[in-house]
Amino acid sequence: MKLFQEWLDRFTERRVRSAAQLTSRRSTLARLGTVLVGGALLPMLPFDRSGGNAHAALVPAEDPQHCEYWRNCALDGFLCTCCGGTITACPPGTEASKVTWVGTCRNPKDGKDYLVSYNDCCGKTSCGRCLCNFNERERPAYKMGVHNDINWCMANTQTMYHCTVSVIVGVGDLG
Ligand code: ABN
Repeated sequence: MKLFQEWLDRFTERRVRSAAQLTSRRSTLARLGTVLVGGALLPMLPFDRSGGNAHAALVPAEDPQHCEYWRNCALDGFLCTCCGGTITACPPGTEASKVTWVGTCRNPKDGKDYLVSYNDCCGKTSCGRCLCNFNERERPAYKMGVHNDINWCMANTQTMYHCTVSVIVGVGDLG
């Protein structure tokens, strides 16, 4: 009986050891396979590389922080969208110029022409970011009425130029 028990013990021990070895080898191989295949496939997955920034997907004609934004077609100055303001609002601490330069720009989305007022924002030193000189239909300085390289803050109490906004003030007559 004792002999049988010893044999059974040895038999059981051998089976348990080999089962443990097999299991461990299999699981190691499985994990290794996952890492290798996963590592090879990971770079092929479609990542969102915009960094959550909606502007990354915009084309220049639709991006207010871009000189080619359609409303900036006759602008000369620094874009307020890059200076803490918006396309229509001056940055904090500045005020809109009382006199402005106006241009006519076509909106590529609806094909209509819009009258755009380029108000300078006054009261701080030049912003220095996003310089834009699109100047569509502008003429040299000897024709003052159609020249826009001018500080429109000159009529304000604060005459220091900071940046320029593009405000729609009318839509072209299609009649
Ligand atoms: N209208 C923008 C601007 C300001 C100062 C000098 C030139 C142009």
